[in-house]
Amino acid sequence: MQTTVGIIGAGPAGLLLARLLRNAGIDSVTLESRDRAYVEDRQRAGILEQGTVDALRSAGVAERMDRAGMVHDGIELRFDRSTHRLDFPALTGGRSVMVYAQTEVVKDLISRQLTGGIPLLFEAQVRSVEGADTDQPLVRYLHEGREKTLTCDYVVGCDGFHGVTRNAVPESVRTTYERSYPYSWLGILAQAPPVYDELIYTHSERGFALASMRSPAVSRLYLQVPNGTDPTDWPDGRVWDELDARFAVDTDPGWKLERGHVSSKAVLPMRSSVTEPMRFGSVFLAGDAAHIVPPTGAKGLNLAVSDVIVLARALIHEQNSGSTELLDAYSDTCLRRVWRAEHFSYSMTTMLHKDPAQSAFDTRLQLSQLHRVVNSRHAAAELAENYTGLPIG
Ligand code: FAS
Ligand code: PHB
Repeated sequence: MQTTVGIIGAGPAGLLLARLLRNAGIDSVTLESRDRAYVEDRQRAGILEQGTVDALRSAGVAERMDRAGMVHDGIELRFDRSTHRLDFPALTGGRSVMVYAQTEVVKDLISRQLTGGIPLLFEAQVRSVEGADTDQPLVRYLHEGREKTLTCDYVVGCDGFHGVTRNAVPESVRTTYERSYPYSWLGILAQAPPVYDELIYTHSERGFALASMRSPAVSRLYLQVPNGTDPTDWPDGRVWDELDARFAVDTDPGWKLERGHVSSKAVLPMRSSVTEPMRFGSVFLAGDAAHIVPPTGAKGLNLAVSDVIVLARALIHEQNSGSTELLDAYSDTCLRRVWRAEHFSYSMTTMLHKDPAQSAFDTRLQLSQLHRVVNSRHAAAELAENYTGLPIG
């Protein structure tokens, strides 16, 4: 098979890139190792930045999001058994975020891709990407029990943290910067109406917790747990009790979460990682294939989107003008935003989580930082601008 752009991975990055290219008349083929049901049902992100919302709307895939998504104008921070709201539009000159699950974004993009006739192969496991330093890179993949090849002008690795495309960047030119964290998240999805209007991030002496949502009837909740935690050690009752304990505030001692059937429970490790450069020859990396952030700042999905917006713009420019100037600048353009998101995610994570090894002094530093955020318009605006998303490209 031959195409202009070979896209590896049908997560948000790969699917949105295919859509943006098709809208500009550029052909692509997307190869996804898993089946459609697996990709669509994978529980992941929940918050869309303004830039992501705008991109989905201009790509023509936002109809369901605009019907079912929930616009949020702020978040709550809880610490020292007190609660404080950050007003995003007031702090950012009008920006907000949209609560609309990544599973739904992926479903919308897949549905549009399949009806729009853009080649998307499921259960197509890419084995290798060869010839990155040529103008005809070759993708080898396994599909329907046979090894097949895809010849491209460009290959874009949107195959996530465990993908193979990163290996097409020779180790001699590839640098990976990493940080791991001494804790993980236990995430649950519950058929229980959220008793809060906006997301609540809490710092407590028992550890971090986050109350998010998927709809007026479905709650998405996270608890900080030790690395290596086995979800079976956390029966539903223990999860609910611990969440209530961590969200407790003195101003509303009766505040409790609404409980309901827990339909999914999983442990998510926390990691920061950046691979540089995000381009080698005719091979590009986008999304989690290039970088990972701890989910505290709700940046992962949104970074993937901003990468492919920059890349689509560069590919379209090259196809229309013959100039590779934007393609040549892709990696540097993306990495500026990636490192800003890495720092913000790291800051939110270390400000709110309880490191098992931290001292009482460290805890006082965290509380001082939290008091600063809720009492200084400048500090609050810095958090709000990063959370709602900085300009792309
Ligand atoms: P993805 O990982 O979504 O997609 C990569 C795709 O490539 C997958 O479908 C995979 O099957 C496919 N693939 C891999 N190897 C392949 C191969 N060899 N051949 C073909 N296909 C291959 N972010 C947030 O903002 N908030 C959150 O709460 C949050 N929770 C998360 C929970 C989990 C368990 C994980 C892993 C991530 C979470 N993230 C969260 C981050 C997540 O949303 C990512 O940032 C987002 O999925 C990135 O999208 P992609 O870059 O498209 O990568
Ligand atoms: C989610 O709803 O899954 C979510 C929201 C905000 C975060 C992380 C996850 O920071």
